[in-house]
Amino acid sequence: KKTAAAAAAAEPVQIEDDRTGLSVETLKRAFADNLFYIQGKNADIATLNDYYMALAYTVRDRLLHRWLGTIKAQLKPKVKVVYYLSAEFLMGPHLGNNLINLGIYDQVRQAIQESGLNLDELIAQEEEPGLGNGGLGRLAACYLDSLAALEIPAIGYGLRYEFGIFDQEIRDGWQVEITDKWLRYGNPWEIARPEATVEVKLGGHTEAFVDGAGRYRVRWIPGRTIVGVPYDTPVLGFKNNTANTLRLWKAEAPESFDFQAFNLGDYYGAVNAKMYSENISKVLYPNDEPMQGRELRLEQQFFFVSCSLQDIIRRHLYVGGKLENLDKNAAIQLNDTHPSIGIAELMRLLVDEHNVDWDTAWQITQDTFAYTNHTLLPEALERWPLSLFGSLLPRHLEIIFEINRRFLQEVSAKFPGDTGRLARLSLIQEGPEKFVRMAHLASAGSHAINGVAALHSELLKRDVLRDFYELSPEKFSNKTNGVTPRRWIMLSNPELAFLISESIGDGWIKNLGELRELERFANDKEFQSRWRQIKLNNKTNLTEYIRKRTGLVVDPHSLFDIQVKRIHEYKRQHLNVLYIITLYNRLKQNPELEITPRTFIFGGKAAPGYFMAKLIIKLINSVAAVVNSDPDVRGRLKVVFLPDYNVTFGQRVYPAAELSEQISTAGKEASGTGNMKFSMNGALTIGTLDGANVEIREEAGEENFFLFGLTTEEVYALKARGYNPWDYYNGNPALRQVIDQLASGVFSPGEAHLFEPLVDHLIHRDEYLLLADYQSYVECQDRVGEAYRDQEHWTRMSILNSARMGKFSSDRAIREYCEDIWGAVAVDVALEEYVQATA
Ligand code: Z2T
Repeated sequence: KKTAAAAAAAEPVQIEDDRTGLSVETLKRAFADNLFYIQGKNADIATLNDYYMALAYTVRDRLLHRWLGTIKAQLKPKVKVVYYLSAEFLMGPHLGNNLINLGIYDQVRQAIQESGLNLDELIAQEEEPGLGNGGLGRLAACYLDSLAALEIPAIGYGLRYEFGIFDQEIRDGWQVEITDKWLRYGNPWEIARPEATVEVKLGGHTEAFVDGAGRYRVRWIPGRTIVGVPYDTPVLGFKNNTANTLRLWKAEAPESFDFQAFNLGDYYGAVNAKMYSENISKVLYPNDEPMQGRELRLEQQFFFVSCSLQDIIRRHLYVGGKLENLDKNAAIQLNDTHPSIGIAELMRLLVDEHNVDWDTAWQITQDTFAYTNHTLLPEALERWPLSLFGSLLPRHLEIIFEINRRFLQEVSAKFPGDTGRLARLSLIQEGPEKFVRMAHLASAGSHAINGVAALHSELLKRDVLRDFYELSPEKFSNKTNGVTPRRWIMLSNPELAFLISESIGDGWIKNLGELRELERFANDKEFQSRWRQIKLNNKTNLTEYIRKRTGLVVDPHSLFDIQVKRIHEYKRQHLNVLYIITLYNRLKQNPELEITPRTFIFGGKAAPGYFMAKLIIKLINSVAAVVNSDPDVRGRLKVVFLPDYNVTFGQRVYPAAELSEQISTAGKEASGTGNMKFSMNGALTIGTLDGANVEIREEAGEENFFLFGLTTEEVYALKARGYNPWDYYNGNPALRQVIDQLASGVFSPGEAHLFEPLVDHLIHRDEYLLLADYQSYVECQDRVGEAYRDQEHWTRMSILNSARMGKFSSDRAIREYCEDIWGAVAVDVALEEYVQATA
């Protein structure tokens, strides 16, 4: 007679594993287990955050087979890996995105609901990793998403800042910065890999010697050593088996360090030195475009780049690669010049540490690196004083001199006698204080250089990198930015995603070009009304959030006119304000005036040391205070500044927008990516011919885009013949009234001079040509107001905008990088089997 146990063994029952099962029952059980065994809580005492953590671990368990499978599939001799080096990765919250990419959103929602909780509330618990300033960091995150979606082997390398971009509070209308303690409650998405720690040298001096083979060599005797500990976060592809890695380095003091001091009896000295080492990955520099030439910043850059290059070489050698073939297995992308010290560091590693001859090393380096430029603003181009650079990186300075010597020799051969050109191209800027020019190092040491929008790439060739273009035109190309439709449509705007999929199928998620099929619904009354209803729902949702955060009550039926981005003079938030005041004046002068009711919404952080940007925040809040409390304009005009704009808030804001403000001075915004997120979600754009706006308009059709302002050429021409803002002020009564009001304290009661610096700058210099573009902007905004009255037509334009944004998927951008620059192809991943460890 068989026992029950024997019967069970003969015929195994299908029981889902607690760590992989996807049925609602299993998910519920796994969630409860994690709450108990990882958080150490039960329902009696669990906080919302405990529930979030328990769910995060439940999801993490379910991605490990993909992650380990990916590592196995990609750590192979013939695989080419993309290494994306970036000082910033603005990933945004992981939980919701991982649910989408794993394709388990619905099951998890149900499991959480049946556990008596609400998934949205748990998702909202996550403290977003704000390891970036704005567009550049967010672009890196979208690119990692697309690399995984396309199954391209890739690792993102960066810094694990203990404090990311500051949290913004508004007090009395001014920005106040609060430390971002994002790791406070732990980070369930990362796994530390202390066994892969690397050492980084800093300071000290160099010594020449002759090695055993009679070769001239250089040895770097460092002043101090830091160790880098990697923390890995999985980056999932959309419904595939790929889970790439984001590897962020944390700086620590080497073990030996405290022993030395300890032996001398200097315990405090030892601890102090430890703190000094850990400073390197302590905090993200909160400046977006203008660079800040601080020593610690250079230390950060060199630290993460050196860690990453050592890691890349180790991986290459591990799979049996030869250093001469590094470029066959590795494509290293420099996200702006922040990691460009990598060019000198790879040369050092190859020549000094691996004994490769200079010419071979230089060839490998150039063939491996590629450089993306993100700005034309001269004040943002990185350059380091030679003295600072040499004291921190003495060996790298020598290497840069040698690169420069050979580089200028080549230039001379190509342009004999052209000394002006030599000076312009040199990696060293001469003068009373000498500098290392990082964009020149990046350009000389890379085989590919690109800008981030068509216009920007043209301007790069014409201005900032003109001489490099004349020297090596074949290196240059354009790679227009893109954003991921997974986070920026599916996750942010689920109702719209549902309507789209219902209408044209769900192929658009992986192939955004398919959105074109929506065009045939543009005139469909039924579809239009659903489209409008979804927008209204999203606006209502934002309205609720605005009320919670600011106490302001706004009308969801008013036109939602939104400008969210870093605060910067070139982005011209204050031009938007000039129009608001203009409208306000019209309403005051003519109380019966009928206008389209509008809600102006702003969000964005100012660099803490950027006085003018902070004053613009104060200006927006001051104008808001006057306008919002004036009964004469009630129901027609509202102004909101929403504090602490970040990825999480962006996810709420883009779906609720009807008008997207993209009003930078032509030639100043390299690309913009918010512009794409707005338009995909059905907002119309009011914008200049700047950055990617040009291409957005091209795709959407000029009749579906509100264009105003000078072109880049007109800006140059106007400045060349001598721009005088006074002429505009004197020639335009409405403008003059606005400026006079700002100058006389109408919007700063009791502080008449508050906005003087702003006004002074506008009427005397106006570097960003607000006054020149004012009239054109006002007229364009008036056309917007008119157009909004015809809701049917507006909705049609809105649908066409979304339908035609396929080009701006980061999948398209990544395909172009793979084909034109990286030579990277997809690699199949098999789920890793779970096998019990044996001794
Ligand atoms: C940044 O976000 C951008 C450029 C920078 O130049 C630095 C930072 Cl932190 C050094 C932005 C550009 O302003 C924006 O136009 C572009 O879309 C974005 O990078 C991504 O390319």
